[in-house]
Amino acid sequence: MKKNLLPVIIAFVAIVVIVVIVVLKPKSERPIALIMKTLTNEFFQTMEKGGREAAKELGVELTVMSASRETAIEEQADLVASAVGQKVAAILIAPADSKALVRPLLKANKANIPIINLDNPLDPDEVKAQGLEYVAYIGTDNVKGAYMSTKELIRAMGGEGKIAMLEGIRAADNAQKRRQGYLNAIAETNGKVEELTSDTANWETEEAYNKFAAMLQNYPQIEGLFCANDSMALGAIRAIEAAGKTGEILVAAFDNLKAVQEEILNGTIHCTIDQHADWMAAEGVKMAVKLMKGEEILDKEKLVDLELITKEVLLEKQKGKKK
Ligand code: ALL
Repeated sequence: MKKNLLPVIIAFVAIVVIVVIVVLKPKSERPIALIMKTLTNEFFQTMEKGGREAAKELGVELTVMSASRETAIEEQADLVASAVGQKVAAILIAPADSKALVRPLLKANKANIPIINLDNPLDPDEVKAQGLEYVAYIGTDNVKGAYMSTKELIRAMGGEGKIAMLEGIRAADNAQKRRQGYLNAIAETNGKVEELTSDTANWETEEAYNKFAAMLQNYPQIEGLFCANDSMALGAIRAIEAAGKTGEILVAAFDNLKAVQEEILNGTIHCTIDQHADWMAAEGVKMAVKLMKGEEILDKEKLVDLELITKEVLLEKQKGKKK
Protein backbone atom coordinates (compact mmCIF):
# COMPACT_ATOMS: atom_id res chain seq x y z
CA MET A 1 0.00 0.00 0.00
CA LYS A 2 2.72 2.44 1.08
CA LYS A 3 4.76 1.51 -2.02
CA ASN A 4 1.82 2.38 -4.31
CA LEU A 5 1.48 5.80 -2.75
CA LEU A 6 5.12 6.79 -3.29
CA PRO A 7 4.84 7.93 -6.97
CA VAL A 8 1.73 9.93 -6.10
CA ILE A 9 3.56 11.66 -3.24
CA ILE A 10 6.58 12.38 -5.47
CA ALA A 11 4.33 13.85 -8.18
CA PHE A 12 2.50 15.95 -5.59
CA VAL A 13 5.75 17.32 -4.14
CA ALA A 14 7.05 18.09 -7.66
CA ILE A 15 3.89 20.05 -8.51
CA VAL A 16 4.07 22.02 -5.25
CA VAL A 17 7.74 22.86 -5.94
CA ILE A 18 6.96 24.05 -9.51
CA VAL A 19 4.04 26.18 -8.33
CA VAL A 20 6.16 27.74 -5.58
CA ILE A 21 8.96 28.52 -8.05
CA VAL A 22 6.58 30.17 -10.55
CA VAL A 23 4.58 32.13 -7.98
CA LEU A 24 7.50 33.24 -5.83
CA LYS A 25 9.82 34.06 -8.70
CA PRO A 26 11.04 37.61 -8.07
CA LYS A 27 9.22 40.13 -10.23
CA SER A 28 12.37 41.24 -12.03
CA GLU A 29 12.95 37.72 -13.38
CA ARG A 30 9.46 37.42 -14.76
CA PRO A 31 8.90 38.23 -18.42
CA ILE A 32 7.08 41.26 -19.74
CA ALA A 33 4.18 40.33 -22.04
CA LEU A 34 3.70 42.18 -25.32
CA ILE A 35 0.17 41.43 -26.54
CA MET A 36 -0.53 42.57 -30.07
CA LYS A 37 -3.31 42.06 -32.60
CA THR A 38 -1.86 40.00 -35.41
CA LEU A 39 1.54 39.40 -36.95
CA THR A 40 -0.15 39.09 -40.38
CA ASN A 41 0.16 42.90 -40.38
CA GLU A 42 3.77 44.06 -40.83
CA PHE A 43 2.96 46.93 -38.46
CA PHE A 44 2.99 44.47 -35.56
CA GLN A 45 6.16 42.74 -36.80
CA THR A 46 7.81 46.16 -36.51
CA MET A 47 6.32 46.56 -33.06
CA GLU A 48 7.67 43.15 -32.01
CA LYS A 49 11.14 44.05 -33.32
CA GLY A 50 11.20 47.29 -31.29
CA GLY A 51 10.07 45.45 -28.17
CA ARG A 52 12.64 42.66 -28.56
CA GLU A 53 15.53 45.06 -29.15
CA ALA A 54 14.67 47.12 -26.06
CA ALA A 55 14.24 43.97 -23.94
CA LYS A 56 17.63 42.70 -25.08
CA GLU A 57 19.28 46.00 -24.32
CA LEU A 58 17.76 46.14 -20.85
CA GLY A 59 18.35 42.46 -20.10
CA VAL A 60 14.71 41.47 -19.55
CA GLU A 61 12.67 38.66 -21.03
CA LEU A 62 9.84 39.52 -23.41
CA THR A 63 6.95 37.15 -24.14
CA VAL A 64 5.34 38.11 -27.44
CA MET A 65 1.71 37.14 -27.98
CA SER A 66 -0.59 37.81 -30.92
CA ALA A 67 -3.93 36.69 -32.31
CA SER A 68 -4.54 35.04 -35.67
CA ARG A 69 -6.23 38.02 -37.34
CA GLU A 70 -7.25 41.65 -36.92
CA THR A 71 -10.81 40.81 -35.84
CA ALA A 72 -9.95 37.98 -33.39
CA ILE A 73 -11.01 39.94 -30.29
CA GLU A 74 -11.85 36.86 -28.19
CA GLU A 75 -8.45 35.35 -28.94
CA GLN A 76 -6.78 38.50 -27.70
CA ALA A 77 -8.86 38.37 -24.50
CA ASP A 78 -7.61 34.77 -24.01
CA LEU A 79 -4.01 35.98 -24.45
CA VAL A 80 -4.56 38.47 -21.63
CA ALA A 81 -5.86 35.67 -19.39
CA SER A 82 -2.87 33.53 -20.31
CA ALA A 83 -0.38 36.34 -19.53
CA VAL A 84 -2.06 36.85 -16.15
CA GLY A 85 -1.87 33.08 -15.55
CA GLN A 86 1.87 33.21 -16.28
CA LYS A 87 2.21 35.98 -13.70
CA VAL A 88 4.14 38.24 -16.05
CA ALA A 89 5.79 41.36 -14.60
CA ALA A 90 3.78 43.74 -16.83
CA ILE A 91 1.39 43.64 -19.77
CA LEU A 92 1.94 45.85 -22.82
CA ILE A 93 -1.19 45.70 -24.94
CA ALA A 94 -2.29 47.05 -28.33
CA PRO A 95 -6.00 46.26 -28.02
CA ALA A 96 -7.94 45.12 -31.09
CA ASP A 97 -11.15 46.56 -29.65
CA SER A 98 -11.05 49.58 -27.33
CA LYS A 99 -14.05 48.50 -25.25
CA ALA A 100 -14.12 44.69 -25.38
CA LEU A 101 -10.60 44.30 -23.97
CA VAL A 102 -11.27 46.38 -20.86
CA ARG A 103 -13.10 43.64 -18.96
CA PRO A 104 -10.49 40.91 -19.63
CA LEU A 105 -7.78 43.31 -18.44
CA LEU A 106 -9.44 43.59 -15.01
CA LYS A 107 -7.85 40.20 -14.30
CA ALA A 108 -4.44 41.87 -14.54
CA ASN A 109 -5.53 44.53 -12.04
CA LYS A 110 -6.64 41.80 -9.64
CA ALA A 111 -3.29 40.04 -9.98
CA ASN A 112 -1.41 43.34 -9.46
CA ILE A 113 0.13 43.19 -12.91
CA PRO A 114 0.65 46.71 -14.35
CA ILE A 115 -0.87 47.42 -17.77
CA ILE A 116 0.64 49.74 -20.38
CA ASN A 117 -1.64 50.61 -23.29
CA LEU A 118 0.13 50.77 -26.67
CA ASP A 119 -1.01 52.00 -30.09
CA ASN A 120 -4.82 51.81 -29.93
CA PRO A 121 -6.20 53.66 -26.87
CA LEU A 122 -8.58 51.88 -24.52
CA ASP A 123 -12.01 53.53 -24.43
CA PRO A 124 -11.97 56.09 -21.57
CA ASP A 125 -15.68 55.66 -20.72
CA GLU A 126 -15.44 51.88 -20.57
CA VAL A 127 -12.24 52.14 -18.52
CA LYS A 128 -14.08 54.37 -16.06
CA ALA A 129 -17.22 52.22 -16.01
CA GLN A 130 -15.25 49.04 -15.27
CA GLY A 131 -12.83 50.78 -12.90
CA LEU A 132 -9.78 49.56 -14.84
CA GLU A 133 -6.41 50.93 -13.77
CA TYR A 134 -3.60 51.25 -16.30
CA VAL A 135 -0.28 53.00 -16.09
CA ALA A 136 -0.02 54.98 -19.33
CA TYR A 137 -0.81 55.23 -23.04
CA ILE A 138 2.07 55.12 -25.51
CA GLY A 139 1.05 55.70 -29.11
CA THR A 140 -0.22 58.08 -31.73
CA ASP A 141 -2.25 61.25 -32.01
CA ASN A 142 -4.55 59.54 -34.51
CA VAL A 143 -6.67 62.61 -35.33
CA LYS A 144 -3.49 64.46 -36.26
CA GLY A 145 -2.02 61.59 -38.32
CA ALA A 146 -5.17 61.10 -40.38
CA TYR A 147 -5.45 64.86 -40.86
CA MET A 148 -1.85 64.98 -42.16
CA SER A 149 -2.41 62.12 -44.61
CA THR A 150 -5.75 63.46 -45.90
CA LYS A 151 -4.46 67.03 -46.17
CA GLU A 152 -1.61 65.82 -48.38
CA LEU A 153 -4.11 63.81 -50.47
CA ILE A 154 -6.27 66.92 -50.94
CA ARG A 155 -3.24 69.04 -51.79
CA ALA A 156 -2.22 66.54 -54.48
CA MET A 157 -5.81 66.60 -55.83
CA GLY A 158 -5.46 70.35 -56.36
CA GLY A 159 -7.57 71.21 -53.33
CA GLU A 160 -10.87 69.90 -54.69
CA GLY A 161 -12.69 66.78 -55.79
CA LYS A 162 -14.67 63.77 -54.66
CA ILE A 163 -13.24 61.39 -52.10
CA ALA A 164 -14.01 58.27 -50.09
CA MET A 165 -12.66 56.49 -47.03
CA LEU A 166 -11.95 52.93 -45.92
CA GLU A 167 -12.14 52.79 -42.12
CA GLY A 168 -10.55 50.46 -39.56
CA ILE A 169 -12.48 48.35 -37.03
CA ARG A 170 -15.20 50.77 -35.92
CA ALA A 171 -14.99 49.68 -32.27
CA ALA A 172 -11.33 50.77 -32.18
CA ASP A 173 -10.68 54.22 -30.77
CA ASN A 174 -7.89 54.89 -33.28
CA ALA A 175 -10.18 53.99 -36.18
CA GLN A 176 -12.73 56.53 -34.92
CA LYS A 177 -10.06 59.18 -34.41
CA ARG A 178 -8.62 58.62 -37.89
CA ARG A 179 -12.09 59.16 -39.33
CA GLN A 180 -12.26 62.40 -37.35
CA GLY A 181 -8.87 63.61 -38.64
CA TYR A 182 -9.92 62.86 -42.23
CA LEU A 183 -13.21 64.75 -41.75
CA ASN A 184 -11.31 67.71 -40.24
CA ALA A 185 -9.14 67.97 -43.37
CA ILE A 186 -12.23 67.84 -45.61
CA ALA A 187 -14.00 70.50 -43.50
CA GLU A 188 -11.12 72.91 -44.09
CA THR A 189 -11.84 72.94 -47.83
CA ASN A 190 -15.20 74.67 -47.32
CA GLY A 191 -17.06 72.28 -49.57
CA LYS A 192 -14.44 72.05 -52.32
CA VAL A 193 -13.83 68.44 -51.34
CA GLU A 194 -16.88 66.21 -51.05
CA GLU A 195 -17.03 62.79 -49.40
CA LEU A 196 -19.05 60.38 -51.54
CA THR A 197 -18.92 57.32 -49.30
CA SER A 198 -17.18 55.58 -46.40
CA ASP A 199 -17.17 52.00 -45.17
CA THR A 200 -15.11 49.80 -42.87
CA ALA A 201 -12.75 47.13 -44.20
CA ASN A 202 -11.66 46.18 -40.65
CA TRP A 203 -7.98 46.98 -41.31
CA GLU A 204 -7.72 44.02 -43.75
CA THR A 205 -6.40 43.83 -47.32
CA GLU A 206 -8.88 41.36 -48.81
CA GLU A 207 -11.87 43.08 -47.30
CA ALA A 208 -10.56 46.40 -48.61
CA TYR A 209 -10.22 44.94 -52.10
CA ASN A 210 -13.87 43.79 -52.06
CA LYS A 211 -15.25 46.92 -50.42
CA PHE A 212 -13.42 49.32 -52.71
CA ALA A 213 -14.38 47.32 -55.83
CA ALA A 214 -18.01 47.76 -54.74
CA MET A 215 -17.48 51.48 -54.01
CA LEU A 216 -16.03 52.02 -57.48
CA GLN A 217 -19.10 50.38 -59.00
CA ASN A 218 -21.46 52.63 -57.03
CA TYR A 219 -19.37 55.81 -57.18
CA PRO A 220 -17.31 55.85 -60.38
CA GLN A 221 -16.61 59.58 -59.78
CA ILE A 222 -14.24 58.88 -56.83
CA GLU A 223 -10.95 60.76 -57.35
CA GLY A 224 -9.26 60.26 -54.00
CA LEU A 225 -9.29 57.66 -51.21
CA PHE A 226 -8.06 57.78 -47.63
CA CYS A 227 -7.38 54.36 -46.09
CA ALA A 228 -7.06 54.30 -42.29
CA ASN A 229 -4.17 51.85 -42.63
CA ASP A 230 -1.71 50.60 -45.24
CA SER A 231 -3.04 47.02 -45.35
CA MET A 232 -6.34 48.36 -46.66
CA ALA A 233 -4.58 50.64 -49.16
CA LEU A 234 -2.84 47.57 -50.60
CA GLY A 235 -6.26 45.97 -51.21
CA ALA A 236 -7.76 49.18 -52.59
CA ILE A 237 -5.06 49.65 -55.25
CA ARG A 238 -5.75 46.11 -56.50
CA ALA A 239 -9.42 47.05 -56.89
CA ILE A 240 -8.36 50.22 -58.72
CA GLU A 241 -6.20 48.15 -61.05
CA ALA A 242 -9.00 45.63 -61.65
CA ALA A 243 -11.30 48.52 -62.60
CA GLY A 244 -8.64 49.79 -65.06
CA LYS A 245 -8.31 53.04 -63.10
CA THR A 246 -4.67 53.00 -62.01
CA GLY A 247 -3.34 56.56 -62.07
CA GLU A 248 -6.85 58.06 -61.95
CA ILE A 249 -7.46 57.78 -58.19
CA LEU A 250 -5.06 59.10 -55.55
CA VAL A 251 -4.67 56.97 -52.43
CA ALA A 252 -3.46 58.12 -48.99
CA ALA A 253 -2.75 55.71 -46.16
CA PHE A 254 -1.33 55.22 -42.64
CA ASP A 255 1.52 53.00 -41.25
CA ASN A 256 4.47 53.16 -43.69
CA LEU A 257 4.76 49.41 -44.40
CA LYS A 258 7.58 48.32 -46.73
CA ALA A 259 5.08 47.13 -49.35
CA VAL A 260 3.47 50.57 -49.32
CA GLN A 261 6.82 52.34 -49.66
CA GLU A 262 7.29 50.38 -52.89
CA GLU A 263 3.86 51.44 -54.11
CA ILE A 264 4.62 55.06 -53.26
CA LEU A 265 7.82 54.85 -55.30
CA ASN A 266 5.81 53.24 -58.15
CA GLY A 267 3.21 55.99 -57.92
CA THR A 268 0.22 53.73 -57.13
CA ILE A 269 -0.10 55.07 -53.56
CA HIS A 270 0.40 58.77 -52.93
CA CYS A 271 1.37 59.02 -49.25
CA THR A 272 1.29 57.40 -45.82
CA ILE A 273 2.12 58.21 -42.21
CA ASP A 274 4.93 56.63 -40.22
CA GLN A 275 3.78 56.12 -36.63
CA HIS A 276 6.88 54.13 -35.59
CA ALA A 277 5.40 50.98 -34.05
CA ASP A 278 8.91 49.89 -32.96
CA TRP A 279 9.25 53.04 -30.84
CA MET A 280 5.93 52.34 -29.10
CA ALA A 281 6.99 48.87 -28.00
CA ALA A 282 10.50 49.99 -27.01
CA GLU A 283 9.08 52.80 -24.85
CA GLY A 284 6.62 50.30 -23.37
CA VAL A 285 9.42 47.92 -22.39
CA LYS A 286 11.45 50.78 -20.87
CA MET A 287 8.43 51.89 -18.85
CA ALA A 288 7.75 48.33 -17.66
CA VAL A 289 11.36 48.00 -16.50
CA LYS A 290 11.03 51.24 -14.54
CA LEU A 291 7.93 49.83 -12.85
CA MET A 292 9.78 46.60 -12.05
CA LYS A 293 12.43 48.70 -10.30
CA GLY A 294 9.70 50.39 -8.28
CA GLU A 295 10.10 53.75 -10.02
CA GLU A 296 7.12 56.06 -10.39
CA ILE A 297 5.77 56.78 -13.88
CA LEU A 298 4.97 60.45 -14.32
CA ASP A 299 4.00 60.53 -18.03
CA LYS A 300 0.50 59.18 -18.43
CA GLU A 301 0.71 59.66 -22.18
CA LYS A 302 3.64 59.43 -24.59
CA LEU A 303 2.99 60.36 -28.20
CA VAL A 304 5.14 59.39 -31.14
CA ASP A 305 6.52 61.96 -33.62
CA LEU A 306 4.44 61.40 -36.75
CA GLU A 307 6.05 61.57 -40.16
CA LEU A 308 4.36 62.19 -43.50
CA ILE A 309 5.83 59.85 -46.10
CA THR A 310 5.67 60.80 -49.79
CA LYS A 311 7.76 59.80 -52.80
CA GLU A 312 10.03 62.84 -52.23
CA VAL A 313 10.58 61.88 -48.59
CA LEU A 314 11.44 58.28 -49.51
CA LEU A 315 13.89 59.40 -52.21
CA GLU A 316 15.55 61.78 -49.74
CA LYS A 317 15.86 58.95 -47.20
CA GLN A 318 17.40 56.69 -49.86
CA LYS A 319 19.95 59.38 -50.70
CA GLY A 320 20.75 59.76 -47.00
CA LYS A 321 21.43 56.01 -46.70
CA LYS A 322 23.72 55.93 -49.72
CA LYS A 323 25.95 58.69 -48.34
C1 ALL B 1 -3.80 49.88 -35.45
C2 ALL B 1 -2.56 50.49 -35.93
C3 ALL B 1 -2.52 50.42 -37.40
C4 ALL B 1 -2.72 49.06 -37.90
C5 ALL B 1 -3.98 48.51 -37.31
C6 ALL B 1 -4.31 47.11 -37.67
O1 ALL B 1 -3.98 49.84 -34.10
O2 ALL B 1 -2.30 51.73 -35.41
O3 ALL B 1 -2.41 51.48 -38.17
O4 ALL B 1 -2.59 48.86 -39.24
O5 ALL B 1 -3.94 48.62 -35.94
O6 ALL B 1 -4.57 46.29 -36.64
